[in-house]
Amino acid sequence: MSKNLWGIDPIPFVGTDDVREGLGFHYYQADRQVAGKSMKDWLRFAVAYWHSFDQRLVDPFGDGTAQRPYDAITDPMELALAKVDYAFDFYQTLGAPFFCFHDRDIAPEGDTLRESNANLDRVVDRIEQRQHETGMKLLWNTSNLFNSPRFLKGAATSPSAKVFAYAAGQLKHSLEIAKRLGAENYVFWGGREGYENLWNTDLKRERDHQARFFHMAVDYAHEIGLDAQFLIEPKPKEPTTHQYDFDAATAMEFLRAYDLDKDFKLNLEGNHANLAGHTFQHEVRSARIAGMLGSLDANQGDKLIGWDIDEFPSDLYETTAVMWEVLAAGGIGPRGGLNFDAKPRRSSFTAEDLFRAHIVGMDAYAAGLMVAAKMHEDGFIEGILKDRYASFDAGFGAEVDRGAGTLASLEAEVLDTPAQELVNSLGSDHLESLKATINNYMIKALAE
Ligand code: XUL
Ligand code: CO
Repeated sequence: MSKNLWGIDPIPFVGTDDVREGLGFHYYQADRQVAGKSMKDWLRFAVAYWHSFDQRLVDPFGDGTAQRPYDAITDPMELALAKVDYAFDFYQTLGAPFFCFHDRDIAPEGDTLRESNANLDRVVDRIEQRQHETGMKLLWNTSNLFNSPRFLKGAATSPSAKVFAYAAGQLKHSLEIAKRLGAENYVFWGGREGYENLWNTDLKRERDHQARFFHMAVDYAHEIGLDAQFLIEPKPKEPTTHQYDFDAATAMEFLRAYDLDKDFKLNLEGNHANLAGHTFQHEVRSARIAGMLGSLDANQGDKLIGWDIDEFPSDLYETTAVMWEVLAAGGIGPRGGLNFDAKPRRSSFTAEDLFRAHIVGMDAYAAGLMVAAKMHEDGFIEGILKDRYASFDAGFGAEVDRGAGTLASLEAEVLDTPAQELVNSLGSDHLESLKATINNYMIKALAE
């Protein structure tokens, strides 16, 4: 393939000889085998339409700075159709096999739902055609139920039945699109499903409505034969003060309470985890151990900024931790992937920066995969965990795990144990050494 619409050559693998090359992969090699699978299959990278092709690189205090090759096109429909071609050229030049979008990312909104649907269908025709030509797959699509003023008090949790109905209608068409384009997953991010003030909010009724909305989605998917995995994407706040799908634990509790846990899994995002006071690894672990790991929005937050900055992932420590969890789960999903819900900084405004930023994210996750695979191969963390809980493998500890111990039987074991013996039974965690060993794994695995 020669230079594409963006004027960029297909991104090559350059290895680590020239560590400063910004338009080449240093670690990501699609077909390289790691822990029994290709990197491509472990990582299943997806490009996010909204950030890459719509986002103007605004922040809460500043206008957009983005320069894109289609900026001169002014007619909204012509622009929407042109962007599809730019998007597909971008995916192919980069070498990412999946993409994701919201309905309103890809086509202009009309005055009525009928008009909006007609606009969407024209663009979806083009997307479908480009998918056939290129083999690109849709990791997930979703409905934008948060931007329009009609959703200012929520969509599925709006106090207006009319707005609820509109959201339901909009969702219906998005599910039809998911079916048409062969989506692997369908995501629900409750952007405005929450509240600004609890005094004027019927919390119970809003949660009930949100659950009804999800049940209707499940029913309609069955009706039309859509087999995409449904995913909830937790986020604790922003834009609302409090969002109902606060974090992985809250979302899973909600799904279980409303009998939806068999139909949904979670789409977890790094920056959202941080806003909830968690690490990304914590959220992935929580979902993994519950069998609810669906897919990942691979971005990162910033320690010093309080809002969702959707930065491209570059922190190897975090990507190692996340990929350690993914390896422990045997994969993301199986239908999930790593979607770059991320945008370049305002100061990285050129079209080329869009490639550079994705390369950084893909390399950071490929490197994280390599390090995590080495740690698993050695059973490093597994060994630490085995030793730490060894007292539950035999004797009265094992009885607890079997469900056989009682308060009385356990009391008899420790009634006369001196205080110091209890402390000594714990042993030291050598936590500093543990962290140093992870650093050593990172340096060594990436040098090989
Ligand atoms: C917003 C966010 C969304 C979802 C999809 O913070 O993450 O882009 O991923 O609606
Ligand atoms: Co997201």
